[in-house]
Amino acid sequence: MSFTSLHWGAYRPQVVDGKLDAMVPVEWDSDPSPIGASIPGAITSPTRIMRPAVRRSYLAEPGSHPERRGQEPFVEVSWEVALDLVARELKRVKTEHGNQAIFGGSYGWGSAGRFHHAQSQLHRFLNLFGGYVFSMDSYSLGAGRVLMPHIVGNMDWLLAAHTSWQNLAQHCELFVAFGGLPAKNAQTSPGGASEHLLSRALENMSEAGVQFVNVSPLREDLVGPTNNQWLSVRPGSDTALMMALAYVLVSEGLHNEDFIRRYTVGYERFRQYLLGHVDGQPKDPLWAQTLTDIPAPQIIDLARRMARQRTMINIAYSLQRAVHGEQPFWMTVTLAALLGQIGLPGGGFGLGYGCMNNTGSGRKAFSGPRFSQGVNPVKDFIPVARVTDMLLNPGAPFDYNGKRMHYPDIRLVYWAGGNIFHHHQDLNRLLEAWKRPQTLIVHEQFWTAQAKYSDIVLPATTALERNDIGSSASDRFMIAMQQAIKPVGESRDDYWILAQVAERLGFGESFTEGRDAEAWLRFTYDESRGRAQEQGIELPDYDTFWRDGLFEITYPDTDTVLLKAFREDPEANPLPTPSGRIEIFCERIASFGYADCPGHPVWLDKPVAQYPLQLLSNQPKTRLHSQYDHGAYSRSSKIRQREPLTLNTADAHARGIVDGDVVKVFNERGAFLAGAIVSDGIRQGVVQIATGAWFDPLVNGERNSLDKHGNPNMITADVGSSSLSQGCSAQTASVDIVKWDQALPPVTAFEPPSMT
Ligand SMILES: Nc1nc2c(c(=O)[nH]1)N[C@H]1C(S)=C(S)[C@@H](COP(=O)(O)OP(=O)(O)OC[C@H]3O[C@@H](n4cnc5c(=O)[nH]c(N)nc54)[C@H](O)[C@@H]3O)O[C@H]1N2
Ligand SMILES: Nc1nc2c(c(=O)[nH]1)N[C@H]1C(S)=C(S)[C@@H](COP(=O)(O)OP(=O)(O)OC[C@H]3O[C@@H](n4cnc5c(=O)[nH]c(N)nc54)[C@H](O)[C@@H]3O)O[C@H]1N2
Ligand SMILES: [Mo]
Repeated sequence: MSFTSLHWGAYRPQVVDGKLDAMVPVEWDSDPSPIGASIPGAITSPTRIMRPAVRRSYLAEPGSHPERRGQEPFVEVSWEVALDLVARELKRVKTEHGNQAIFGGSYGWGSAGRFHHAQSQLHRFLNLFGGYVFSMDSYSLGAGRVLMPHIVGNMDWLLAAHTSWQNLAQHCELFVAFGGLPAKNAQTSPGGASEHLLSRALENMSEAGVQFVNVSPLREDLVGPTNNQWLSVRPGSDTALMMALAYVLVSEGLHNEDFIRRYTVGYERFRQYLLGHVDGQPKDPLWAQTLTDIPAPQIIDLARRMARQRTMINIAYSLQRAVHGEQPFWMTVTLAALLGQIGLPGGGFGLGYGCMNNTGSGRKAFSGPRFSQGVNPVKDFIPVARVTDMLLNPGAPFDYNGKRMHYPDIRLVYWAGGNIFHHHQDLNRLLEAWKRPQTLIVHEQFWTAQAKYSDIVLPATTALERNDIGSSASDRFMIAMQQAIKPVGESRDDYWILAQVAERLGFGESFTEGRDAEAWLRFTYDESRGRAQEQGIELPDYDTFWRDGLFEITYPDTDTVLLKAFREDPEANPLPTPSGRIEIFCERIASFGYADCPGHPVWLDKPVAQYPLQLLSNQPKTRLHSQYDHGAYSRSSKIRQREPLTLNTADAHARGIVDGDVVKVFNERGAFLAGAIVSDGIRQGVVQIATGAWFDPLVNGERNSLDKHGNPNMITADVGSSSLSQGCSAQTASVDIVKWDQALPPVTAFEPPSMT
C-alpha cells in the first residue's frame, strides 16, 4: 500500500473500487493529525471543480464587467477553449502593458509535494514568459522575515538551527512561551509532517522537570506539562511585558554584562530608553502592569526566575502578525541577550517553537528535490500583504525595508495554490480592488471564493491524483507520493495546464525541457542526491526510493543548539549582521528613519481601539487555513453551521450570550456571524475565532455585506505592520459582539456557483 504526504502528516490512502475511502495515518506517527479524515468525503464532493469554467460576461467579451465577479454564473468550456483564452489574454496584456502588468504573486500553501507545488509551477511559467510582479515575504512572518536579518540572521537559517527538543529536555529549566506552544499548530509543516513531535517533546520536558509559562490570552495555547503557569496577557502588549522583565534584570544587576559586551552592539542606547532617560518613562513593572494586565509582582518574580534558571524564551509568529510586529521579536532577542544564555544548551530564544512541527527537530534543513523556477526578468515586487494597496493605487509610493518604492499597474492576476479570500485582511476593501484587473485567472481544486471571484477557472488535481515526492525541511521521511485515484472530473495537474499554455505561447519546450511529470520527478530527485550528500545524507537511487515508497533520512546530528558556534567564537563565526553581532541597536534600521520602527526595540502605542473587544484570528485546529473547510472534520466543529468563536464568560454574560448562540461580530469594516463558545480559558476583553471559514457574503460582491459563516478577515485591518516590513497585521483588530436573533441565513460557501 502506498503513501501520501500532506502538510499535516503522512497517510496511507485506502482506495475501494477506485474511490478514496479513508486516509490512514502512518503507523510510526504517535500523534497523527485528524485533519486527514476530511479528505475522502471532500475530494469528490459537489464543491469540487469538475471542468474549466469562464465567467459569463468574460467569455462573451474578455475584460468586460469586472464588477460582476462573484455574482454572475459561469459557463463550462472545454480545455481547448479555456487554454486558448488564457494564452490569448496573457499575450494581449504582455503586448499592451508589458510583463510588469502581470501579478503572479500567487501567495498560498497549495499542497505538499516537491514537484506539483502550484506556486513554483506558476512562477517558472511566468518567468519564462518574460516575468511578473512578485510578492516578497509571507503572511506568516511578514515582520519577522524583514527584521531578523538586520539583527541576528535570516529566518530560514534560524528556524533550521533551533535548539532541539532533545537538548531542551536535557538542559532547559524554564520555558517561557509568548503565544504558548499550541498543539493545534504543530500539526503542520510546509511540505509535510510525517511524524508529529510536539506532544512527545512536551512530555519529555515535563518529565525532566521543566517549568513552563504560557504567556497568552488563551489557556489552551499550552496544555500538557505538569508545571505550567498561565499568564493571561492582553494581546499586543507582550513587548511591554518583556521590557519590564528586562528592566528588572538591569535594575537588579541580574543581566549578563559579559555576554552583552562580547556578543551584542547598541545595548547602551537601549538601556537609556529602558530606564526612562530618553522619554522620562522607565519601562518598569508598574508601567507594564497597566499595559499588559499582568501584576507587577508577577513580572518581578518571573524576571528573577528567568535569571536564576536555564531559560528558553519562545515567541509565536502570531505576535509579529500585528501593527509594530517587529517589536516583540526584537525584544525576545534583546531579553534573551540580557540573560546571556544564547548559544548555551537549553537556553536562549526560539522563534516559533510550536508554530510548525519541524521546528526543534534538531535535524539539518534538507528539503529534498527542487523544481527550478528560473529567473524573473521583472524586478517590481510588493511585500505580500500589500496586494489590495497595489491594485487600488497603481503608481503610489510606499516604504519597504529602507527603500521607497511604487506600486505597479496590474492588468492581469494569475493565481495557483492560494486563497486570497482566506488570507487577506479587510475583504470589503479587497472586493473593491478585485474589480480593477482586466483578467483574473486561477487554478483551483474547489469552488473557493478565490475561484468564484475569478474570470477563468481551471480545475487542478489534488495530491492524491498524481505522483509526487513528499519532503519537508528536517522531516524524518522522504515520501514517494504515489497516485491513489484517477483525477476527479476533468481536473489536470498545474504542470500539465501550464505546459499547454506555454506551448500555445511558443515556449513549451523551455518550460518542460522535454520532460513529462514522471521524468521531472526522477530528474529533480537525482539532482537532490548531491545536495543531500553535502549535508551528510545518503539517498538511495530513485527506483529503490519509489519501490520502497519512502526513505527514512538519517540525519548527522540532532543535538542542535541555536547560535552555539557564534557563542563559542564570535570572531571566527560572526553573525550575518553588519556588526557580526546581535544588534540591540541597529544602525541600519535607524538610518531608515522610520518612526514606526526606530533603531532599537521600543514600546509604541497601538492604534486606539474603537470597540471594546480585541479579536484574535488564529490558526485553525480542524484544517490548514481554508483547506478542507468543507471536509467532515472541519464541519464537525461548527456551531449551527458557523465557525466557533470563543469569548469570556463575563463578556458573554454582559451581552446575554450563551454557549451555542449565533453571534454577530462587527466593527467599522464589516461583520460576520459565528457560533459562540463561552469559556474561562480566554481572558476577558478578548474573543478568538480561527481563520479559514470560507468567505460567504450574504449578498455577493457587495461592500459591507454580512459574512454568514465566520470569516474574520471581513473585519481585520489591512495595514502594514510598519514601514520597515509592511507585513500582515491581522491580530490588531477591535470588535463588538451582539447576539444574532434574526432568522439564520443558510451557509452557502460550499455550493458551486451557478452555471449556464
Ligand atoms: N486574519 C488572519 N488572516 C490570516 C492569518 C491569520 O493569522 N489571521 N494567517 C495568515 C497566514 S500565516 C497564512 S500562511 C495565510 C494562508 O493562506 P493560503 O495559503 O492562501 O490558504 P490556504 O487555505 O492554504 O490556500 C491554499 C489554496 O490552494 C488550493 N490548492 C491546494 N493544492 C493545490 C494544487 O495542487 N494546485 C492548485 N492550483 N491549488 C491548490 C487549496 O484548495 C486552497 O484553496 O493566511 C493568512 N491570513
Ligand atoms: N492546524 C493548523 N496548524 C497550522 C496552521 C493551520 O492553518 N492549521 N497554519 C500554519 C501557518 S501557515 C503558520 S504561519 C503557523 C502560525 O503560527 P502562529 O502565528 O503562532 O499561530 P496562531 O494560531 O495565529 O497564534 C498562536 C497563538 O498566539 C496567541 N496570540 C495571538 N496574539 C497574541 C499576543 O498578542 N500575545 C500573546 N502572548 N499571544 C498571542 C493566540 O492565542 C494564538 O492561539 O501555524 C501553522 N500551523
Ligand atoms: Mo502562515
